[in-house]
Amino acid sequence: MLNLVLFGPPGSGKGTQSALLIDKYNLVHLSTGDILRGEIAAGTALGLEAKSLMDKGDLVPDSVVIGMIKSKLENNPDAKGFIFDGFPRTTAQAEALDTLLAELNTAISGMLSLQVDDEELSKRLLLRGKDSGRADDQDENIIRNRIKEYNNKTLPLKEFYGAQNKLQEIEGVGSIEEINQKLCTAIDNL
Ligand code: B4P
Repeated sequence: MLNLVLFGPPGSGKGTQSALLIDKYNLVHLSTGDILRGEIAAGTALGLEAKSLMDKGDLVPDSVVIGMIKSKLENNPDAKGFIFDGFPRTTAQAEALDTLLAELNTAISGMLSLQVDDEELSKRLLLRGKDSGRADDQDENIIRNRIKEYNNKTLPLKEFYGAQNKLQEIEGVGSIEEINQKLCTAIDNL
């Protein structure tokens, strides 16, 4: 199986690039952000709990997102592989993912980390906020908090995957097509 972690700060292009990669490599796309927004749209109890945190730019509790990923893995027994987009975001999530994949006799093939500076991230998110309707894309303070959460809780995962020799750094500024080419080259060399 080809199991990829697409990694990077908010607005680095994870969702954008995942959409291109799932077609090329025939993978199942698992975006915890998309799943959570689906729960909010459906008005579930989980969605209600998540909304107040997401609107502030805080992370949702590990137990919630790990449970979501577990059920998605169980519901896709015939997948050729997965792209994990926006997951894991904490060390506890990364450890849980390793355990879940080991139970399926598979593992993460590689972590592709998109590098984008903070100024470009804010610019992209505010631009998307003009028509996404997402509260977390419309306010500079909330965007700053999302980047802070990333730096504090998510960035350490580079060391986690680096220690497993699975980290690949990719320049995330440039055209979507150029970045996609770099990602494909890295994936083909895994
Ligand atoms: P996500 O949905 O993961 O939000 P994101 O990081 O903003 O999305 P992404 O990074 O995929 O957006 P993209 O760059 O593609 O998470 C939202 C919230 O959900 C989190 O803050 C948290 O509260 C919660 N959450 C999700 N997962 C969680 C977890 N595992 N644990 C705890 N909480 C969790 O797109 C950004 C914009 O840039 C787009 O408009 C795009 O068009 C543009 N863009 C992309 N590539 C570009 C390029 N090359 N040049 C110019 N613009 C580009």
